[in-house]
Amino acid sequence: MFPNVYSKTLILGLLVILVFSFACRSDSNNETNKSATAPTTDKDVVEVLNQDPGGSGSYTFKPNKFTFDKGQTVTFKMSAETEYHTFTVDKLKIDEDINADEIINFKVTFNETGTFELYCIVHKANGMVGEIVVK
Ligand SMILES: [Cu+2]
Repeated sequence: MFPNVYSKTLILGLLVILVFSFACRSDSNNETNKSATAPTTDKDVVEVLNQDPGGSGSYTFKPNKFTFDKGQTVTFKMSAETEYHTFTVDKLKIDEDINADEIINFKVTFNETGTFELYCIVHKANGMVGEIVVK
């Protein structure tokens, strides 16, 4: 009776040790497989003002020329003065719009190099155009 109980305890003990050692091994594997993510830097956040005559001047994006690196992910922090505007880049499939006095954030990853035309659908004829260069 007693030896039987002891051997059961021994087997149970061995099983526990086995399970723990497997658990520990997979833990250390997870540690080494962690992917490194690049820290967010200031250059990844870009502020854009949609300027209009009812606000501080003529129709324009401020700034209206942007240069980014291929593969870069950028958060645009966009605001509008007194009218509805759009931030449209056909070739990059960007088409954001914004109402007067609004502030919106949107993210874009630039995977293609080139020079891309930016415009506001409503005020393109008024010269509300710009350029995005991806190197
Ligand atoms: Cu506009």
